[in-house]
Amino acid sequence: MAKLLVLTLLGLGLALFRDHRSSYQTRLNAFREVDPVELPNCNLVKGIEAGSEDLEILPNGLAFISSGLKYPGLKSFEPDKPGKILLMDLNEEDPTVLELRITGSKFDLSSFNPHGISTFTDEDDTVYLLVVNHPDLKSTVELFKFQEEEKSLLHLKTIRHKLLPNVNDIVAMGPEHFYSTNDRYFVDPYLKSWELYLGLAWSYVVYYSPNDIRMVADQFDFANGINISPDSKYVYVAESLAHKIHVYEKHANWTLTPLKVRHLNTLVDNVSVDPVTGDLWIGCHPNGMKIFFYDSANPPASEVLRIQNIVSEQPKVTVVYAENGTLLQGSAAASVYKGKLLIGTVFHKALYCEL
Ligand SMILES: *[C@@H]1O[C@H](CO)[C@@H](O)[C@H](O)[C@H]1NC(C)=O
Ligand SMILES: *[C@@H]1O[C@H](CO)[C@@H](O)[C@H](O)[C@H]1NC(C)=O
Ligand SMILES: CC(=O)N[C@H]1CO[C@H](CO)[C@@H](O)[C@@H]1O
Repeated sequence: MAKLLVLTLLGLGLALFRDHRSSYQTRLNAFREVDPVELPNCNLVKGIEAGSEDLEILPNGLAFISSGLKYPGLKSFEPDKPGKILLMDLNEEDPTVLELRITGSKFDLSSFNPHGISTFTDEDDTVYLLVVNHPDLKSTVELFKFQEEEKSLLHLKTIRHKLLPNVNDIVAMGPEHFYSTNDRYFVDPYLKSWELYLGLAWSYVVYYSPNDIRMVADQFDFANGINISPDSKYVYVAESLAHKIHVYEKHANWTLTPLKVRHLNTLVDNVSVDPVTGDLWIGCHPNGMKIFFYDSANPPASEVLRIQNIVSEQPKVTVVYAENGTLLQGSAAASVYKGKLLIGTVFHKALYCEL
């Protein structure tokens, strides 16, 4: 009898393990390979070798790029160097990048570990850059003022809050006013991220302003990129391990109500919104296994999707670019400016293409 019980428990355990393993492989889209989709004229951006995790292009063609992310479980080609913010002027014929100097007495440059970024331009044309930072793997949001003449960022403030424990991305609505995603609940130094393995879907979206901070959407399996429509009516959230883009209706009181969900066969990362057409441009990881378990002999691919008319009955999804990782590994963000596409990666290079 006891033997039977042991065997039953063993069988049950194996079945659960098998179920869990298959769901883990499904969540990571472990067997997906890409069919190449090329663009006519692509060049790697000189000066970016260790990541271009997030990027944002201002209406005047200046692009901010965060580089050098150190994140538990992810590859870094420069593990001992602090991260940086790069500036690229897309109006130039053959644009190069320049590292922005960071000023401000209270800011610790040696532990700078930038992740998602977002800009806000006020009525005096002052540009603020909000940067998700992970000094010593903690989470803060850093507020900078962009000084174009000096090519520098003046550090104004560090924002910390218990509802912002593991921030990934951010979309600014003002200098101290934003929505952000928390990609997981806590990090274990040994298991790295429990949610990644167990699929607990504990990740969530927070609304932040100095006097009002609240969770506005939850139960995501790794909430990643977040952005807003040009008319500010809809908020988009990329749920990486569920392969979904969520569309929320945003209300005057900042609450979000779910409107629709679009399922895609890829791990969606950052969402960029074309300010004119409202199209979504999404940097994706076709196969999550290759991004979370890096092997230089079998590198992670890159894939960029465009979604047109996402709120309509018939959104159009196009694979604009796909490459097997020989040229560009692990695309995380993509954004358009005047017929060109800038593609950023989690820890690799950046690519600039004609559309
Ligand atoms: C926010 O606004 C929405 C839409 O008007 C409403 O349904 C909801 O009850 C409001 N929530 C709060 C917390 O005020
Ligand atoms: C990746 O794509 C390149 C160019 O299309 C091709 O030469 C190479 O063999 C491919 N590599 C793999 C591993 O499929
Ligand atoms: C390339 C790109 O568009 N990145 C976006 C990532 O998400 C942040 C926050 O929503 C945007 O501000 C960036 O533009």
